[in-house]
Amino acid sequence: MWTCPDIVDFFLMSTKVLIIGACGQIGTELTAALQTTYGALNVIASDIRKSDNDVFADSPFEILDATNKEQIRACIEKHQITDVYLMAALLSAKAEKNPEFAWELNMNSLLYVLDFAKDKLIEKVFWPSSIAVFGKNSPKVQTPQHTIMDPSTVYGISKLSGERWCEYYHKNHGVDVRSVRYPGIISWKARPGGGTTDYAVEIFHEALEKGSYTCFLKEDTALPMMFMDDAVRATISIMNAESSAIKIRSSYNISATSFTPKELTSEIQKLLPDFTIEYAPDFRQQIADSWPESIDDTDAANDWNWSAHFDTKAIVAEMIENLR
Ligand code: AKB
Repeated sequence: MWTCPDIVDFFLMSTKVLIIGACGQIGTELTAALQTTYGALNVIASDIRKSDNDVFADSPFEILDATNKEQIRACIEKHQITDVYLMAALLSAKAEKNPEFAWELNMNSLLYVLDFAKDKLIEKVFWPSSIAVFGKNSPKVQTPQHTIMDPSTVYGISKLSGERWCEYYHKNHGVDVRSVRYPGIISWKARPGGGTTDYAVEIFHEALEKGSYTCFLKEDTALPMMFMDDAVRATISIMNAESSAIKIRSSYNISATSFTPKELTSEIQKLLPDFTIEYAPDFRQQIADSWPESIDDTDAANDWNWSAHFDTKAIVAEMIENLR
């Protein structure tokens, strides 16, 4: 006789996940979490090249170029994928150095995957947006879900356009696409690359290796931040929520904490009293200045019970303990 757990097991077993861009900062930890949920053999990790992180030894791995529609289609067909997590993207700072490629990667990969969902090749899509969708005229403090959005970076423009496409494909083609706007993500397992919020990870590595850090943002630049465990939990919860609960099909604001480099430094100094910091702002300062300081995530809390677990103090403790 079928019982509830049997049905849940069947649902989990019948889910086959493809992570595109699995070797990045978020993809690496998302791969591990999805392996726990669905079983390693039901998680297909893919990226333009394979990283040597142990997590990729357990699951099938495909070399996949996210700008190549036919390669993605072949991989989906080969593994009978149901859910795609599209994590490949050029982040804010790197995208400013290579705008054409950033647009091609960030936009085309999304449109390909949305098309596959429209054609019923896959059932569900996760695509990350970012606080970079906001701009100089968006309210800076507790930035609301729905407000002025005037991004000034190529990355932000691609994320805002992507959000519009997600909503369009949901409304017009019934595509089950789900998305959150990630703030800066802080983690110790895999390094970030090419973002404006990367300082908040670099600072821990340098604090432990050298005892000092030169920050590329000014000391009073407040930005929204989140620990990786919260980011991965948000990603998996929105994907596992009932479809009817997901009322926003562009992308949800999510929030955990917010701090300046100066505030982060004083929190680090509580555990590493000799740590020192200097400031040498570069082109990333202008990007950070256009972003919110903090985010209102009431809609995510109401619709799918989102709440963060890690505040700044807890993040600092986790980072130092694990990197040590
Ligand atoms: C970046 O800094 O570009 C990213 C982001 C906030 O989306 N971490």
